[in-house]
Amino acid sequence: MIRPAACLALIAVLAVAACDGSDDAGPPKVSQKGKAFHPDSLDIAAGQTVVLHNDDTRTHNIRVFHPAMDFNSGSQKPGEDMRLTFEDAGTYFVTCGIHPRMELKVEVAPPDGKGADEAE
Ligand SMILES: [Cu+2]
Repeated sequence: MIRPAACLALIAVLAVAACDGSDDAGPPKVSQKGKAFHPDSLDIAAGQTVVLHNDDTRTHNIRVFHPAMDFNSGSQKPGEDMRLTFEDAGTYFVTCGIHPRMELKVEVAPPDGKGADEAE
């Protein structure tokens, strides 16, 4: 038996989740848990910021090696957020300097969604 109040709360949560695709929903979030990125691939537009949250009990070290971005977060302690802004279109691989099997693929499309073929 579901109480009416609980049912209303559930509907509210679903309504928020349904809005996820828009830019107003805030930056895409990626969880780091079990020494893996969740999700492990992402499609975004140039200029967008991705928030990487360490849900693990261990320290991570976010790294990006790309002609357009050379990033090293240093120690990312459990519970900490790191923000990565992808200014240029292309394919990026976000890895962890401590756990080499961690990999997040980020496909960055041009900001206006046109000329995707020229991105790479
Ligand atoms: Cu790690």
